[in-house]
Amino acid sequence: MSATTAKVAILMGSRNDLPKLLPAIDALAKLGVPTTVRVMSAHRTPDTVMHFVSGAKAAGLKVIIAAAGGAAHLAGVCAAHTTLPVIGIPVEGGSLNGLDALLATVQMPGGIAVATVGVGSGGAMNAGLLAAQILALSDDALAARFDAFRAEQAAKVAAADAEVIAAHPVN
Ligand code: RP5
Repeated sequence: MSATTAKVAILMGSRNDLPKLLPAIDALAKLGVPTTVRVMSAHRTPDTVMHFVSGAKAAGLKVIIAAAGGAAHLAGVCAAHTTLPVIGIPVEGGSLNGLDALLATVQMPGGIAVATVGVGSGGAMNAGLLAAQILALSDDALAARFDAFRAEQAAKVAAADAEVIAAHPVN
């Protein structure tokens, strides 16, 4: 999917982050949201980040997802260069296993917002879902697909409940 037709950009600070971001990529793919996935670093390639994010709105992007580990500045730097909504994924790993990335991503100064999701696969999935929910505000077909996803998820919980009840009847 090219950056010109994508609605969501998933940016990661390192190629090594990619396996942790698959739940976000999968969530957006399943909901039919055109997404571009890129590697660029707030520290190692700051000019690339600035140019990409500064031009994101003109390129048709609607939401930026930025994922980084360690001293995770990528989401904050993205938010500084665009008024598009930015969702930050703190990537687990390294000496502090993501606690550093969580605090760096979530503790933005007032005035520049980053919607930070949790550390781990649930957080990555939620980043994709949240981006889809933002887009669904102005896309009825996507909103219907999102509702179907929620219904399917609820049906799975109900089926699990029935299974557990059957396996552990009141006696
Ligand atoms: C961050 O530093 C990246 O997002 C990555 O999570 C972390 C380590 O990067 P590598 O040294 O593995 O490339 O910028």
